[in-house]
Amino acid sequence: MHISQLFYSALFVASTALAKRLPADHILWGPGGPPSTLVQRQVATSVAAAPVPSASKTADRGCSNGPLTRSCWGNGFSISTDFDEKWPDTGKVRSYNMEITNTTCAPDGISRTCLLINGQYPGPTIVADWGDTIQVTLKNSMQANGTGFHWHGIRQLGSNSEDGVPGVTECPLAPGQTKTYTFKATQYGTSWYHSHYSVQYGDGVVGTMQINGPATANYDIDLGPYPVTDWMSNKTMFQFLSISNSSLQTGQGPPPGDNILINGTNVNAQGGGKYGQVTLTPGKKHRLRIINTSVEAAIRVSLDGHPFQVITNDFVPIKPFFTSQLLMAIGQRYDVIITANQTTGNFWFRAEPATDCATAVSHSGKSIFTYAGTTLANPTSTGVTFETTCVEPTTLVPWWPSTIPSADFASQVSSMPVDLAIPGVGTNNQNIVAWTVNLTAINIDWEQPTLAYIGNKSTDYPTTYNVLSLPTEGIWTYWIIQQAPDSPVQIPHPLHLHGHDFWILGRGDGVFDTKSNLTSLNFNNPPRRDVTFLPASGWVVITFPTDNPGAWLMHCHIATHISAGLGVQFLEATDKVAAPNSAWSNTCAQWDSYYNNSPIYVKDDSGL
Ligand SMILES: *[C@@H]1O[C@H](CO)[C@@H](O)[C@H](O)[C@H]1NC(C)=O
Ligand SMILES: *[C@@H]1O[C@H](CO)[C@@H](O)[C@H](O)[C@H]1NC(C)=O
Ligand SMILES: *[C@@H]1O[C@H](CO)[C@@H](O)[C@H](O)[C@H]1NC(C)=O
Ligand SMILES: *[C@@H]1O[C@H](CO)[C@@H](O)[C@H](O)[C@H]1NC(C)=O
Ligand SMILES: *[C@@H]1O[C@H](CO)[C@@H](O)[C@H](O)[C@H]1NC(C)=O
Ligand SMILES: *[C@@H]1O[C@H](CO)[C@@H](O)[C@H](O)[C@H]1NC(C)=O
Ligand SMILES: *[C@@H]1O[C@H](CO)[C@@H](O)[C@H](O)[C@H]1NC(C)=O
Ligand SMILES: *[C@@H]1O[C@H](CO)[C@@H](O)[C@H](O)[C@H]1NC(C)=O
Ligand SMILES: *[C@@H]1O[C@H](CO)[C@@H](O)[C@H](O)[C@H]1NC(C)=O
Ligand SMILES: *[C@@H]1O[C@H](CO)[C@@H](O)[C@H](O)[C@H]1NC(C)=O
Ligand SMILES: [Cu+2]
Repeated sequence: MHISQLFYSALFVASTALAKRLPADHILWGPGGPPSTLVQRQVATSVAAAPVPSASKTADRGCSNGPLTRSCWGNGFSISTDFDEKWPDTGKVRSYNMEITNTTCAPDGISRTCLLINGQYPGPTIVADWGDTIQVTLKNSMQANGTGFHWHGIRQLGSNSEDGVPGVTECPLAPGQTKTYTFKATQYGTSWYHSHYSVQYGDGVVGTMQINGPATANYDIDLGPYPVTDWMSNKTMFQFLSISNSSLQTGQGPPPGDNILINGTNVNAQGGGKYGQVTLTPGKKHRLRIINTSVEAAIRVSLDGHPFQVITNDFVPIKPFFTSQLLMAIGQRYDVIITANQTTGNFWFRAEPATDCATAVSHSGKSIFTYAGTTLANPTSTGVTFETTCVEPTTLVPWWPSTIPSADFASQVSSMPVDLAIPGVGTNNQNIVAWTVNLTAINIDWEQPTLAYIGNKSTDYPTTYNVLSLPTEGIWTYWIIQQAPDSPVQIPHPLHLHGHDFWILGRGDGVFDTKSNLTSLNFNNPPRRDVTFLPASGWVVITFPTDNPGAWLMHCHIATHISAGLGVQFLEATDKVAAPNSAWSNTCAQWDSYYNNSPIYVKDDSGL
């Protein structure tokens, strides 16, 4: 078939599918009803290997990591090592015990119900070195919710069962029960972990991860992770979900969050609470690991008088660049270097909601950066003028280049329309609302995770599992993610893929057009990361290689959107996925006995 015919047929399927609105009672449970057959993707004619190592990807030897040699690591590993293929075998295990309790907290001075890890917000920081094994024993001491931890951005190569997604890779951990996650840090940098059980992470079930490794620029002092998030000051995330659910039914976005917390603290609009404080050493270069752990809002950050030198995006080292501000989608991370070369004093670090990304928060975040030896005081420093267009920086160039094969693009690419289905409006008033991908809202069954189907060698997935089968290993898969032009709500969605980084080949407004837009795609070292914006009223084209067998969720990271269905699962080379072990099955048995015997609350969303 000619290339343009393929495109038009893909878009035709999308647009005809969109033209037919489904009856309300089918929206959450899918058009055909279970079971459905798998969508088998076409197999590429030529098999391209995963990222091609370039000449620059040869590890140095005999050079160890230090303030002036951050590109070194040691034992033959460095910033030039291809971490898709190779990582240190340290033999070290970093063990943590974590317990979630249902308690109260007041991070901005206003007290509310919170679900906390080890009684603290954010939870403990996991610190490991590149190549270490991380082992976390999690106890659920809540009375009335299941739980599970997802390790955002961790590749989980060969360890799909540790990805922590209830209904996909595990059953939820029932109240009173304990389980242990074990996985390897094959990449280095900064990330976070959080509950993937409905919208629970918004109530406090969040912590940060620092994986030490080489870097693309030098620095003296590592200040560690610096999470920035929106926050509901006087309601729980489950209450917010229910409010947001009602407003979605009338086509409205969710109500604004109340506040922004920086490293777990801020003042509130009434003046209570307190600013966080960070000390800078005059003359030194400081690495700060900024993470957006929001539930709803995109955030812009800056430090008055101090440009950021950006050295990584997500878990990917990049060519360093300077900027005075950064826009961060939920789940995105930027590691930056700050040089303390100003006249000593106090400076505001600012975190503002990005209203142009269709997000609103009633109160902005601030914290204070103080030069050592200066008296702490509220700064009088002046901030930059924040940009007003919701676009990611265009300067994100991976440190070592990947060339993506373009020959298979046309035969491999599929289009995924993203739509908000509001059948209650203008049809039969049934008030069920759902975000859909290719017209189906994802909705999993906690008792029957995808890994249980894989373990049974069953392919009888319900339609609402939104599975996309990728049976062939070692090929690149290409996806046009498209805002449905007739969707009643078109806003930017921060899309996150589990088990992989993706490469972003292009992005634009309107409907992807083969004639004009194919040539604009960048196959030569495009940006690589694990979260990116699908622009409002537009498209983004991503690709990733099938080099990690498992069931991997791809979803919008806005908590209320994945709750309402905005996700798909890629089933990659499932014949290579290890069958679940007895501890895994035991967690399911414990969950069944809890959930089948009068749970206090029942599932009322996608479960994710
Ligand atoms: C937390 O405690 C409150 C008040 O006792 C209760 O209503 C709520 O269900 C509990 N939540 C969880 C997740 O245990
Ligand atoms: C989780 O607990 C919250 C209360 O803390 C409750 O509102 C919600 O319905 C519970 N959800 C499930 C599915 O257990
Ligand atoms: C939360 O506080 C806001 C004002 O800050 C108020 O309008 C709202 O009613 C409060 N909500 C609850 C549930 O107390
Ligand atoms: C959202 O609204 C629908 C329709 O009223 C309802 O069935 C569902 O339980 C609601 N979900 C939540 C999380 O409030
Ligand atoms: C963030 O807060 C934690 C806990 O208070 C603290 O240990 C850490 O140093 C803070 N991070 C920064 C960058 O200040
Ligand atoms: C976090 O991401 C959300 C949604 O993508 C965005 O609205 C918010 O501004 C981001 N926050 C920060 C601090 O970058
Ligand atoms: C301070 O360092 C920044 C880079 O972080 C540089 O752009 C700026 O020119 C320096 N300022 C002074 C006064 O040296
Ligand atoms: C979308 O759905 C249509 C109709 O069911 C199907 O033919 C197509 O393969 C699906 N596209 C994707 C990307 O799954
Ligand atoms: C897997 O097989 C077991 C044993 O036959 C059965 O109880 C379970 O329901 C099956 N689950 C799935 C998802 O196929
Ligand atoms: C895509 O094609 C359309 C229609 O020709 C054009 O307006 C738009 O600028 C193109 N976008 C990109 C990013 O190439
Ligand atoms: Cu979204």
